[in-house]
Amino acid sequence: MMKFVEPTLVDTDSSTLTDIQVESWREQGFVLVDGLLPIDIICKLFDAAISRFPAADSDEAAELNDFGGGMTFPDRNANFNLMSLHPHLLGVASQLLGVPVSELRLSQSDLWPKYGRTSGDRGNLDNQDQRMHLDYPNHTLTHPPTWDQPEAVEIIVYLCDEADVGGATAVVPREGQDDLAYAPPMVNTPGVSDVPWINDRSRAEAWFRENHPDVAEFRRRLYEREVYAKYRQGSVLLYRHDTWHRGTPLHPGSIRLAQNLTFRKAEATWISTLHPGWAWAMYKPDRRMERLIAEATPEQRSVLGFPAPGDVYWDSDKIDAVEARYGALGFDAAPYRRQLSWTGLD
Ligand SMILES: O=C(O)CCC(=O)C(=O)O
Ligand SMILES: [Fe+2]
Repeated sequence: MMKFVEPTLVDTDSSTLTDIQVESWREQGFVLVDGLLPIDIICKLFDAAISRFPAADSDEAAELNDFGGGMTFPDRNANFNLMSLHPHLLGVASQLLGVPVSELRLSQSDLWPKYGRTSGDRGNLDNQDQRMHLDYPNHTLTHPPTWDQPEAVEIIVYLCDEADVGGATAVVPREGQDDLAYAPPMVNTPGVSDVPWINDRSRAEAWFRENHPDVAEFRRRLYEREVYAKYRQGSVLLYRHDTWHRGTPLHPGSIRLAQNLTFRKAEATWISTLHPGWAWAMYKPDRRMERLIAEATPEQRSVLGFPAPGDVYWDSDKIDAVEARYGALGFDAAPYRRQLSWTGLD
């Protein structure tokens, strides 16, 4: 019997997580919520993405069994960029990591289509029925720290409805501090140690049975314990780089759109930015990154690594120069100047 987990409603007055939702993330390693993001933004993003990617029944889509070709931050679509820094997402990441928004950093924001296929062998990298995995190997240079000191929040924003397209994300709820599935070091996942990078479930598990039967048995129990996120359009899955999970097959012929994000603590510099990054985007003629910097709030800028008001980085010459760079695009230097005079450095 497949066990589905339904989303629970956030505190809609404050757009924050309830205590029970925070507890679920802290203890079980995930929580699925509804009501966090305004549905009109979700719909706008869905429209932008559906017109960007190949249609589900196209020849082009038939080639796409892996990742790649998605939108990444910063994209030419301003809505996507705004969603990546949405104050409600920043708010819950701050709640979960226990640091102010100015001490969060965005290290991943991408939006990709997944296409439903009939079952069949399409090679190691096939993305349809994923192997059970942890995400940390393609985010951090090290290994996640001890469970109670998380450094990052991982997020999936679903733009479709599981009832229409299938593809529920499967998650293995952590069962307390003695749960052997979550005992460190967590290395029984493809792409770590001597385990090759294999995405497809049946191919990955065949490799484990052949090469590490004991690990194959450990992993068999993970599949037995998985529960399925019954997401709706606009649901948000909050999880971690050290949460066991995987993508499951979509209904054949359908397309699912979802945005993946990571917010890390500023101090965790070993968690790398997943995409080409901000700097290359500042080379684009549409000046998407400069516009975003100019229009963002000081808090949103900090999440991109821009020094916060009051940071020791600032002196009045630097503020003048940055204002000269971005002023024509609408940058307001006042919050930076105000904090400078408070700290008496001016
Ligand atoms: O597609 C999903 O639901 C999860 C995807 C995933 O876990 C991954 O690609 O790492
Ligand atoms: Fe994953």
